[in-house]
Amino acid sequence: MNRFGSMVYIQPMNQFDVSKHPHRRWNPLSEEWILVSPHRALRPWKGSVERTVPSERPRHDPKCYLCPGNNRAGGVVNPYYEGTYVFDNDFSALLPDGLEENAAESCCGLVREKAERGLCRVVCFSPRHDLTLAEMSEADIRRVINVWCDQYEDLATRPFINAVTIFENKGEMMGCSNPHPHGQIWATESIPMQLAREICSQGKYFEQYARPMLLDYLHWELKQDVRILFRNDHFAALVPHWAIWPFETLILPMFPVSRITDLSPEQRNSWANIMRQLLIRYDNLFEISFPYSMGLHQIPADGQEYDGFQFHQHFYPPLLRSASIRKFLVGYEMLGEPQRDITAESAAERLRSLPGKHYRT
Ligand code: H2U
Ligand code: ZN
Repeated sequence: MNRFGSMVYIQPMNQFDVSKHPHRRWNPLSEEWILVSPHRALRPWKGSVERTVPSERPRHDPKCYLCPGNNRAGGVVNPYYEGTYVFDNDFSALLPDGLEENAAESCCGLVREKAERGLCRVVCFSPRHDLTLAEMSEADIRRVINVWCDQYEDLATRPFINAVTIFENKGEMMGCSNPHPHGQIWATESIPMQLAREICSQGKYFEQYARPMLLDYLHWELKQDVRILFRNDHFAALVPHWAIWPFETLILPMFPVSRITDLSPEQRNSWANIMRQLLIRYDNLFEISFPYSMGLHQIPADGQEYDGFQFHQHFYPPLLRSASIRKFLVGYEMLGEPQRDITAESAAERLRSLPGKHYRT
C-alpha cells in the first residue's frame, strides 16, 4: 500500500538484452552515438519481397551521356572505350588551381569562408550500359580498382590536392542521374569533414594502444563472428556494430594499409573478390539493383603522417524492408541522433543467408 491507500505493484526488472531492448551504440570512427530500437523490429518478418519489374536496359543507350561514342554536355564526344573511361566532370563542383588563395573571418570567427580548389572526375566502370559492379566479373571489378589506384596516384601528387575521395552513388533513390555504371572522384585542397573525423578518432586510438583501431576492431569481430559477412585471405566484409543504415557495411583489410596504391596485386584481387560477394548479396536481398552510396576512406594526400589510419570502404544503402521502402534520416535523427530498428546482427544474418549467385544469372 502506498500513502494514498492503493496497491503498488513492483514490476520485475526486465533483463537487458541488446536484441530486444532500446539502447545506444557508439561509433568509434565518427565518435557519435546511435539509438537502436530492436523491439520495433521484432514483429515477424513475412519475407514479402515486393517484386519490381526489372528494368531491362540496352547494352548501349544512344541517349546516355556515358556510353561510348555518345555526346556529353558541352559537346565532348566519348571515345569508343572498351574497358573503363575517366573524364573531368563537365559540371565539376570544384575548380583547379589558378584561383587566388582567399580566407576571411568576421564576427569573432563565427563567420568564416575559404576558397577551395579541387578536381572532379567521372569514372565509367564499363562500356556496357546494362551492367553494374554487382553484375561485372571479378576481373572487371579488379580493373576498376586499378583505375582508382591510378587516379589516386595522379591526383594525390598534385601540389594543391590534399585529399582524394573516390565514391559511387548508385540508383535513382540516391539521386544518381544515370544508370550507366559509374562513380566519381573529388580531389580537394581541404580534408573533408568525414575523413577528418576518422583521422582524429583513429589517431587518438593509435596514441593510446599503438595499434590501428580498425585492425583491432576487425580482429574482435572475427572472434565474435556475428556481424562478419565474408572473408578471404586479405579482406573481410561486415555490418559494423554501430551501423546507422539498415544494411550498412564496411569492407576492411586484414593488414595495416592506409592507401589503395599500397595494396599488392594479390590484395587487390582479394578486394575485388570481397566487393563482388557483397554486391551480389545486396542485389539478391530484394532482387533489384540495390541502391547505395559507397566510398573509400584513405589517408590524406598532404604528405603528413597519420598514425593508425586504416584504409576502408563504406557502403551506405538506404533501403529498409523492401525494394521501395527506404529509411530517411529525419525528425529525431536530424534533431537528436540517428536511430535504427533492425539490429546490425540481424542485418548481417539476413545478408549472410542470401545466395552467392546473382539473381539475374
Ligand atoms: P551521378 O553519379 O550523381 O549520377 O553524377 C554523374 C556526374 O556526371 C555528375 O556529377 C556529370 C555530372 O556533373 N556529367 C558530366 O560530367 N557530363 C555530362 O554530360 C552529364 C553529367
Ligand atoms: Zn550508357
